[in-house]
Amino acid sequence: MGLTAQSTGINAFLEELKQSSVKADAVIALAGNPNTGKSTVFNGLTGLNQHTGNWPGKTVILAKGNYQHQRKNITLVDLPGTYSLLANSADEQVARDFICFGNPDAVVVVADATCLERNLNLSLQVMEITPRTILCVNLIDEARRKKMEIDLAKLEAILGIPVVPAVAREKVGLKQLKDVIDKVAFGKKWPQPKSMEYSETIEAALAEIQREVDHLLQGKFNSRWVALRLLDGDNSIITEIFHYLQRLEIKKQEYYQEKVKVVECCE
Ligand SMILES: Nc1nc2c(ncn2[C@@H]2O[C@H](COP(=O)(O)OP(=O)(O)OP(=O)(O)O)[C@@H](O)[C@H]2O)c(=O)[nH]1
Ligand SMILES: [Mg+2]
Repeated sequence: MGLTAQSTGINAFLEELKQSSVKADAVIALAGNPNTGKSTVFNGLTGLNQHTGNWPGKTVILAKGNYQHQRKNITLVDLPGTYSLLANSADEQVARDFICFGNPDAVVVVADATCLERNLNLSLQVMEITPRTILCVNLIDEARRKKMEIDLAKLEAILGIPVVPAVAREKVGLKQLKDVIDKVAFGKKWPQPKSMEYSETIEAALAEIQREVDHLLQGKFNSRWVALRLLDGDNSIITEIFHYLQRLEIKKQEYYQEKVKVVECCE
């Protein structure tokens, strides 16, 4: 049996997030490969003490925390480290489900500056799901130690999303990261991620699938990304989307039934 949003506990987490006593003006997800400093960024921004250490796989559940910025309440969600969002493991599915169904106002991908190429794979996958992606290039101190130079402006131009350098362990770059999160989450800056172009045959197949699924997605999901997942044979995403839309439909019905009751009472 495949993993479901139910089995990864994402729905319970989303409910808890909604019921939270601190009302969030924006919800931001922190994604990234294992061991790139996500929890260090999370702790630096929230002042909390989420477990960190020098071995992969420390964050195994979702952790949430808050910070205030420009009189707004920002909720951060620290996702487990993953190399991809292809839902091959529970961690990958948790991360993917939160990015897809948690409606984050922005996703910060924390990347390791010393092995950017591998880290960019996940960044490109996140950019395919949501344009509101920010790349935080962390461990800049380690890159410098290894005499590596990163042309951040060029990276930003190539990807089409904001790129923020950081040394999270020293809290360097976190103020800039907060400012960029504010711009992206509240629509003051609209990233324009470059989309990956595939071969002619794949692009033709994608266009055909997109036409079929577009109206079913009710504008809630990026149809190109869903088409890509389907082409890849990942049917679990369709099951999850179906459940998500079903839950929305039930909520809509409950809302209207409540409204009818109020009108009847007043008549
Ligand atoms: N040199 C250096 N080390 C850092 C930096 N940021 C984090 N670290 C260290 O990198 C290690 C991993 O950090 P974590 O924050 O636990 O990484 P993570 O991405 O949350 O790891 P997972 O939850 O396993 O995916 C820790 O030892 C941190 O102290 C940085 O900017 N520079
Ligand atoms: Mg972690």
